[in-house]
Formats: sequence, C-alpha cells, structure tokens
Amino acid sequence: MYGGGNIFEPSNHNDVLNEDPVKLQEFEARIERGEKIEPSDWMPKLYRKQLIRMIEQHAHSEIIGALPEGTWITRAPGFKRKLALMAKVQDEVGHAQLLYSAAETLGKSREDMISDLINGKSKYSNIFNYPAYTWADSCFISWLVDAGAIVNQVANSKGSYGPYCRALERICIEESFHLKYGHHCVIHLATGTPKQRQMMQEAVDRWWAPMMHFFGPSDKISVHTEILMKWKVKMASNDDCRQQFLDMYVPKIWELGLTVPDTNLKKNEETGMWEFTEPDWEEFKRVINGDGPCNEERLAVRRMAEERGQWVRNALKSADMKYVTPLA
Ligand code: FAQ
Repeated sequence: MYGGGNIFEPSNHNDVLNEDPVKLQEFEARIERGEKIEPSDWMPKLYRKQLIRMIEQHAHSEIIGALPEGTWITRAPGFKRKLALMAKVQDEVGHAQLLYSAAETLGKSREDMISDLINGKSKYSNIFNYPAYTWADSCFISWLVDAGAIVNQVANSKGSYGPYCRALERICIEESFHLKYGHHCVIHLATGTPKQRQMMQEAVDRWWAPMMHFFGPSDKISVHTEILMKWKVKMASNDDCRQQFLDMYVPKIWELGLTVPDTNLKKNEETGMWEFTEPDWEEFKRVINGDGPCNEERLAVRRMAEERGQWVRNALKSADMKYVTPLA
C-alpha cells in the first residue's frame, strides 16, 4: 500500500494511476536496469513530487543542522577545535547549496523552498530541534548524527536520480571527515576527567531518543518508503538504516565506557537484529510538525538570515552586470 492508515498524513498516490502506462513501464524498466534518471528525462509526476519533497527536506536539514553546532564555534575548546568546527559547519551549509541545486533541477525554485522553510511549511530533520547545551552535545552531533546521516546517504547515493546521487556522493565524503573529527572529540571527553566523562554521558542520554527518531518512523508506519524503494530513491528502509547504525556504533559507544539510555537495547544473536524500546512516535510527530524544544528558535534564525541578506540579493538583481569586472 502506498501510504495511509497510520499516524502520519496519507500522501496522494493516485497520481501514478493517471500516468501513460507505456511511459511508466519504460521508466520503471530503466530503474530496474540501474540507469540514472536525469532532469530532462520523462518521469512520473509522483516521482518528481517525492524527490522534491525529500531533497528539499534534506537541504533544509543541512542548513538548520548547522545551527546547533554553529553556536559552539566561539566556545569550542582551543584553536584547533574552533577551526575544525568552523570548517564542518561551513561544509553543512555547502551541502544545503548542493541539495537545493539538485531539487531545483526538478522545477521548484530556491526562493520557494526557502520561503516554505521559513514559513514552517516544509519539514527538516527532527534532531536539529533539540538544544546543544554543552560542548559534549556538539561532539555527539559531529560523531553520531553525522554517522547516522552517512548510513542513510551512502545507501541513497546508489539510487536512481542522477543529480541527487551525485550530490550525495560528494556530501558523504565530507561527512566522513566530520565523523572522524566528532569521534576524536568524543574519545577525548570519554577518556578525560570524571567531569568530562559525565558531560559526554549526559549528552548521549539527551540525544539518544532523537537519534532513534532520526532514521524516520518504523517501516510499519512509514508512509513513503514503499514507493521510494520501488523507484530506487530510497535504497534502504528506515528500519534497515536504524539497524545498520546500531550495529556499527553501539559497540563503539560501549567501547568508550559510555552507556545508552535504553535498558532493552541488545543484539539478538539468533536474528542478528538489535532489539530496543519502541521510540515514542508521538513525540517525533510533535517535533517534526513544529512543536519541539527549538523549532521556533531555529526558524527565527533562518528568517533573520533571510531578511539580513535581502539587500545583497536586491543589489545583485539590480546591478548592471556589464559593469562588474570579473576578478583576475
Ligand atoms: N525528521 O514515510 P516516511 C544530516 C517525515 S542530514 C523530520 O518514513 P521518508 C546532516 C517524512 O518527511 C539529515 N521528518 O518518510 C547533518 C514524512 O513527512 P511528509 C536529514 C521526518 O521520506 C549532520 C513523514 O515523517 N537526512 O543530518 C523524519 O520515506 C550533522 C513520514 O515518514 C535526510 O533528509 C525525520 N527524521 O523517510 C547536518 C536524508 N523522518 O514529508 C548537520 C534524505 C521522517 O510526508 C550536522 N531523506 N520524517 O510530511 C530520507 O532519507 C528520508 O526522507 C527519511 C524519511 C528517511 C528522512
């Protein structure tokens, strides 16, 4: 079933029934053969709509995702950490630019995307609506949120839409530097003084629930997974990504002597699957729909950036470009 019947709004998947059946069959055969779909190729309206939704949300997540860590640049401990964090935050904003460009190839303008973000119409990742109270929170994001992002994006970089896959390939390379940096920061705290260890443990305790939500609702209640996997936009389901993340990172967290705040978390050696307490999907739904601890603050910052940058866009639009001397 393509959607409906759960706590999320059902999508309208009837679009696909109105497509030219021959074109639809050819399109699906191309996807089956592993070909990339490019912007000028024929594609079903629903494929376009789903890609715009997903890539746009991803772009917003990168740009909003720069905020919780961004506030730590001036307070990062030491010059080297400041430099590395500044570069990382800059990369995240760059990822947003790549992704907005990929979404634009599908026909939605950047202005419309930004407007939908700042007016609260578009979603972005749940996890960036939580506060980064301490330096350890920033370290958690750099290591484990980036790790989660890589799990999802490496899989999807093998997907069907050319511009998105190419953007993801580049993004994943940069994200893997972030992950190394974040791991280094976490090791430093986890092997530091008792106070530093406590600070790191408290960050893991705070961020674990949003991290479990990060991969999206469980496959049983996910709305879009089925059609997105059929058309190879998503190459792994939400539950597959969550399992892969647990498999790769829980042992590393434990290795550092840190604990995870879920007494039910364990790997079932028979099935090879991690078992854990079912995340609170009602909280997740509230946060992604605007009612998280920092949603208002995050959007207010983006609105301010938009307003303050308006004069630059106006100047560019009104400038007579023939008088602009190219830089040597
Ligand atoms: N947060 O049917 P599904 C990063 C929404 S990048 C908010 O399962 P789908 C880099 C979903 O949109 C992080 N909303 O949806 C970084 C839908 O609502 P809609 C972002 C979520 O699309 C690191 C509804 O719930 N990554 O972190 C979330 O099949 C460090 C039903 O859900 C991407 O965007 C969520 N977590 O699967 C930056 C990757 N999950 O649209 C700075 C690309 C679900 O119907 C610092 N996106 N929803 O109103 C994807 O892979 C997919 O879109 C999923 C969701 C897996 C996020």
